[in-house]
Amino acid sequence: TAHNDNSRGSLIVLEGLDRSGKTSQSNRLVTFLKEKGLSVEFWRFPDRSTSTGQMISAYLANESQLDDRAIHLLFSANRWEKRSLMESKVMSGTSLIIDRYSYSGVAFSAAKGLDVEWCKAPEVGLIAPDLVIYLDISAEKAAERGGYGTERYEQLEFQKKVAEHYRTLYDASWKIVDGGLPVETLEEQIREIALGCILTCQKGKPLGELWH
Ligand code: NYM
Repeated sequence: TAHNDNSRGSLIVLEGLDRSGKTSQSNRLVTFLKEKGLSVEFWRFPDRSTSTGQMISAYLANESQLDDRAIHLLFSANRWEKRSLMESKVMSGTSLIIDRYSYSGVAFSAAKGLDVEWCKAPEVGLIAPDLVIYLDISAEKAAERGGYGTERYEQLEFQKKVAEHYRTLYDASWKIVDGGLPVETLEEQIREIALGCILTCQKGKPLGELWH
């Protein structure tokens, strides 16, 4: 993968239900790309380190109650506060591998019954990922993986609704992979897809914005 000095990095998002394997696959991908000598960072949303992130974390742990729309907007603000850093990293040649993004924002809030267009509105203008890798797994199968934790949303019936909403968000930037595959097989597929994306971005594909 040739890399000239002023080529940009890629914004690659992994999405999927809770326990779909996103986090471990993101980490494996980052390790692989670093070993190839590429400049790459692992990011995740929610970013629990910021002050909005701490409010989100308390909400998810059931330590606080928030109106459905208020928490939705906090998740969105948690992405907005990273937007300029994200843009400067990518434009200076670093690829970001991101565990969850606006698609989680819409799918989880819409699964509570909020209007999808209302959910998308605060995301408009954020940087569009160059690639979304969706780890497709049924809610039942995800639930079998050692069970869910104790955070809000980690329940079978709710996850089924989330899966339905994710489905409506598919667009040209999405690649759907089978989250039920053995870890190494899936890792191999994800590497190939990600490298293809990084190459396309190096060649000058412009960065886009949500939600077009
Ligand atoms: N989540 C995540 C949302 O509801 N909206 C969002 O915008 C994002 C980024 O937070 N169940 C939900 C999905 C997860 C939970 O994420 C915490 P994680 O990846 O388990 O830390």
